[in-house]
Amino acid sequence: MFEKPNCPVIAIEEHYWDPELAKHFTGTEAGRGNETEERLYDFGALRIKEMDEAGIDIQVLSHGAPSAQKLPIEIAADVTRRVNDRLAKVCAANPKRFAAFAALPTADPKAAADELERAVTQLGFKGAMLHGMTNGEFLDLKKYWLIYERAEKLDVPIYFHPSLPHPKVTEVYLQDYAKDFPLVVRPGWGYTVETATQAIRLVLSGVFDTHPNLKIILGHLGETLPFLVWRIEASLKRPGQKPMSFRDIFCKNFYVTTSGFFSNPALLCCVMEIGIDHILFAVDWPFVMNPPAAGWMKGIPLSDEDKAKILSGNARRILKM
Ligand code: GRE
Ligand code: ZN
Repeated sequence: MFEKPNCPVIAIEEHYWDPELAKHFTGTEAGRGNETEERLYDFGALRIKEMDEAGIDIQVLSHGAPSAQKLPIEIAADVTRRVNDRLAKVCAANPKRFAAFAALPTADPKAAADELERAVTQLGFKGAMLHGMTNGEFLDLKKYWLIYERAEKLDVPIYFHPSLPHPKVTEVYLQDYAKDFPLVVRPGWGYTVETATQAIRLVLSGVFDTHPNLKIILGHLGETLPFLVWRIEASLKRPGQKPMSFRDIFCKNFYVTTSGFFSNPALLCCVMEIGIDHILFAVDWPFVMNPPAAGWMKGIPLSDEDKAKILSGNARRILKM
């Protein structure tokens, strides 16, 4: 049993699988191994026990990748509504321990915006989580801005979660090593490339000019972007580029979480670039276990006040908890 910090602990990238949605997963998305899947389908004794063992008070639940992002348009809205309704029941049964991010049927952007509004205003969800490309398209395309417009209006964040890179990217960049190192396609590198690219494209798209109060959350300590912000800013400020400050947008509109990345040097880089008010605690359970995350937080080289912001203060403000 971990010694509890003297503040609540809210973990915000904690996954589950919905049986109906997971049936649509294909190829290497379809299975994650028995022990992980047992946890993904559990909302009871096992999940709560492992939260308690690490002193985690609340999990903000979200579906695992690729969530609803690969559903065909004909069924996307109906399936996703049922997924969110079932998740709302899980939260209602245990409101002191669970909150939720909605899944959105991005194949149908108008339906996705409407479902975000329904999930927030009727189901009490805290925002939404998106997982990579929608059927081969990046989510910065104009047709998806309906979702960001609605998120800004509702004042809820959109969490950009990793998913597998486009199959062509995997084939050209990583296939040679995927057999010996299957996770290089996932958290070892592929996820990072995919998600950082989504985030950079979103900034370049100009969506933050139209929606200056849009909030985007990135996991995994910002998917390398806090480390790169100086270089990206310097490059895009050189002659011949459209005027824009990557740094201003990234540091104002983006938030990062500690999911699956328990490193003091990486955390301090985030503190120095994006600031303590934009860093939130997450584990990435059950792909990562709770005790290493909680144990790391205990010893991070920051003040108790800053630690409390990461562990729950920032989540309470941004997710209105
Ligand atoms: C996955 O979805 O399979 C996954 C994660 C996070 C880390 C590792 C992993 O979502 O395999
Ligand atoms: Zn995750």
